[in-house]
Amino acid sequence: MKFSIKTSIFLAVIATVGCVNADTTLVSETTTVPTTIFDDCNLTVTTTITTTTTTTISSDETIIPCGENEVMEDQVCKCIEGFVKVGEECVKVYEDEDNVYMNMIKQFDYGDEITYVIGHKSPDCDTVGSAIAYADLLNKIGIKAQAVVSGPLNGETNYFFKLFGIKSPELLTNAEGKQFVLVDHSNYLQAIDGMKSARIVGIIDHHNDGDITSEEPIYARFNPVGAAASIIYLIYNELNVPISKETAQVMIMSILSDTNNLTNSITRKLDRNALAALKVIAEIDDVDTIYKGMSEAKASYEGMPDDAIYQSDYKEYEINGKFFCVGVVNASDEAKLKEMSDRMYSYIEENYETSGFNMMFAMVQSVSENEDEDKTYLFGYGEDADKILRGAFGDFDGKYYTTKDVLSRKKDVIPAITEYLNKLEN
Ligand SMILES: [Mn+2]
Repeated sequence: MKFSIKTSIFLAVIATVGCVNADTTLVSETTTVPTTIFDDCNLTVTTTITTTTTTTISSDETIIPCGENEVMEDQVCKCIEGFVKVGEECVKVYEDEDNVYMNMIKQFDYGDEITYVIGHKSPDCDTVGSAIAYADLLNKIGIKAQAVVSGPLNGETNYFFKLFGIKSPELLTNAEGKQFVLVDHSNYLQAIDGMKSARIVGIIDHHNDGDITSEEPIYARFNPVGAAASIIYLIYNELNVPISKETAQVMIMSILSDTNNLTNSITRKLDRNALAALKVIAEIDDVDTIYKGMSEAKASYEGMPDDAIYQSDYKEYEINGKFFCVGVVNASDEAKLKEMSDRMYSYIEENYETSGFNMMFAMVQSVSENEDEDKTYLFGYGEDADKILRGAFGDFDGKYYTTKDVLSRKKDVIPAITEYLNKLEN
């Protein structure tokens, strides 16, 4: 059966054209929509209705396409003088010729390239927060920078970002030919691929100094404090650059996570001072509740396979030609500690042969707020792993070394392994 389109409707609505003066813009919009009507025999036919709406916008209603601190130039929105584009916004450039700290960072020749600020592989809260905070600082002093991450965010970071509506930095997995400031790490094993053929223009770290070197004098900063973000807080202060609210939020996330809410043994006065000041800027009063949520998110590995759990807070090392890795896993109570330890033990046992590592270690520890429940289950696999742990750590129950402490990978476990491997060498 064939239908002829009998009806077509043209509808024009001209709204208040009236008197159009010089300040007035005419906006004409035409929409065509398919619609169904009935023909003479009551059969359905399809036709279209075209609607043209013309409205006038007077100059004081004109929508200005440029944002705050922007002006239209050659039909492009550009930042006004003294401001620089950061993402979507134009932010003020801070300059102070007399500030020696600012001078050290600004006088470096960054070239025309963007400077990526990146933390270590298996990104954690501190690595992500520090990258955002330092990229923000560089932009504010007129150095074009962008925070990036080396992999997907962990559960703890995701929890915090969701809570505050913060967007994840973009993913970058190859460094070749690009320019970087490294935060929260300074060794190639923990850096993304291609870092050996990248230009390193800065390092901000709170671990031992790693094997990454530069060919020119760079701004490198190693301070023995609880979080890399605390060093960045110090740099903001030295440069006298204000910290934005969102940057303060991510720095709080970094410090809470790396210092276990200022409770672990690597916490320093700087971390305490930084957190107190950042709380005011971020307008966050109750960090304890936020930290509790972060801890729960950190210990929730629901639905995750063993390899993803082992690698969620994971680092690789090389000392005197020996390669090893250490994964940290969290658990909320004694039963979970045991369960997670068993899972990680089996995982390591199954994967050691093909891993290429000389030794693999795991630390499973409690995240409870009750200090009496603090505990770490520690175990290693391969070569001298057992010998190392036996010499350095607590009780052995036939399978696990246990301590009545939440150990720090950086301050307790890595130094113990390093000491042993250095002795072997000599
Ligand atoms: Mn850190």
